[in-house]
Amino acid sequence: MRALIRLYTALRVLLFFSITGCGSSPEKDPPLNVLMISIDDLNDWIGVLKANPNVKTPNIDRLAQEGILFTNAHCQAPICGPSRASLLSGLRPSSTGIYGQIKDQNLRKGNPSMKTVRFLPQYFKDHGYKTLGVGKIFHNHAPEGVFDESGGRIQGFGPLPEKRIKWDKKGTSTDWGVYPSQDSLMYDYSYAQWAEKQLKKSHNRPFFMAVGFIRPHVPWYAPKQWFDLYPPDKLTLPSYLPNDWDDLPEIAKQIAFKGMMPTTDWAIESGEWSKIVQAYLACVSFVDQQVGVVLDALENSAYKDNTIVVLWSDHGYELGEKGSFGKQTIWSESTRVPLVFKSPKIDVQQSIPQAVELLDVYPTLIDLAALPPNPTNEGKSLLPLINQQIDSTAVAITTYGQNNHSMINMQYRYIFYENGAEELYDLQKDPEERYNIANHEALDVLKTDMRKNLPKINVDWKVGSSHIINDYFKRTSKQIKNQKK
Ligand SMILES: [Ca+2]
Ligand SMILES: [Ca+2]
Repeated sequence: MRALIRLYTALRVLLFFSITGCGSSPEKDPPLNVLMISIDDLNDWIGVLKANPNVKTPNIDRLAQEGILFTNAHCQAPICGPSRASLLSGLRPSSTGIYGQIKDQNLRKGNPSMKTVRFLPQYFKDHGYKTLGVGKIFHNHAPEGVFDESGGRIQGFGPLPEKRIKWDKKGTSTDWGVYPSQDSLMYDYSYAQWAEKQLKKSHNRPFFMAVGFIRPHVPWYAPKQWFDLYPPDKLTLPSYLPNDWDDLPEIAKQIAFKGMMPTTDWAIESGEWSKIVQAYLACVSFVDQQVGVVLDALENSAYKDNTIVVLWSDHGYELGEKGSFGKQTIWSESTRVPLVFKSPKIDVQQSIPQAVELLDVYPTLIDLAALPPNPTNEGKSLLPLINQQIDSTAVAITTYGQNNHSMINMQYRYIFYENGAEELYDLQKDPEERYNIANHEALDVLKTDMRKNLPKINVDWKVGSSHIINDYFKRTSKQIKNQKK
């Protein structure tokens, strides 16, 4: 019986590769639509990733269980603008110099590497697709001309109460609490409604639709029903090691410094930690509900059986594990993201633990849609990983500022800073990246091997993307601006 099942699986895989273009198939199938759902600042706290025992994300979980879930996916930059610029251009931050936040209209300005590159939706457009988008896709929405039909740019991260509820430090929208009174007042609600409406329409061409949700980006406001899912005294808080930073190189501490954010010590003393976690989880469940609206709309539409779905978040988020609350660090809390693909052409449900990158989304979607590969893509299609032997040494690289690279494979996290400082963690013994073993001589060969994966070029900061809030980079970006004057 087992042998029969194996034979059957092998035949299915063969069939799958011939259909998706990995083999050679003479007949041409009608093109598939693409529904791309992006979520802002969602870390690995979704049910299927088992990183948080309390979180409730039934809709994302359902999608993951029906498709291919990458359990070790990482962003190329641990902050919105550069992460999205990389995913949507198919280029690494080290190739474009987009290390900091960047306005949509500046993406191409004065940047040779970005001048002619086709952004992901445009590539589909070039191949006959109609492009539609709503909400936060690029840092704000999208550069001019990317979407044929737009449901609107993001209007900040509101709606906002008249006064902050718990936290009012300048330079961050961080705050938490119940607001507003109902879901229909949330911006993400309207994005989901717009997408639902589009899915009910008849489209005369295949479409590429991007739906970009902004929760759980701060402020962590959501209606009461979502907070009620998570009574603070019933929550498991993340782990925290007070002297965790003692074994870090100086540059690591400077880069990770986040002056305006709450610290974990403050959150413990004030009794707010469980309330912050509650608020983040409330926002995650709220956004999961909006994802469900879109998925249900697809399920009930004419596009149910001919649409590829991909869901990703632009980077992770720390909820106190490393001393603070925020992104913009290069440890796993900030780099690991949910990544799910589902396609009518993939008849397999699978979780894949190989380290992969958001950079791979672009070539994977092209491959799934059977479009010709884009030679400018620096990532790779993930389709060959399905039902195949995985490579435990494959790395995902997250870049933060010029020439600071953090990489992960299935056993190690290795960070190599611009000044040569290092961090190394053995994830099998130390999954929380607490004990820096970079100075163990026995691991020199391993580090040398991992460094072979480093990008060969590290272009200068692009002036238009120099804004970043960490002090270390504030200094760097001021220097860059002065040099260019
Ligand atoms: Ca983000
Ligand atoms: Ca440590």
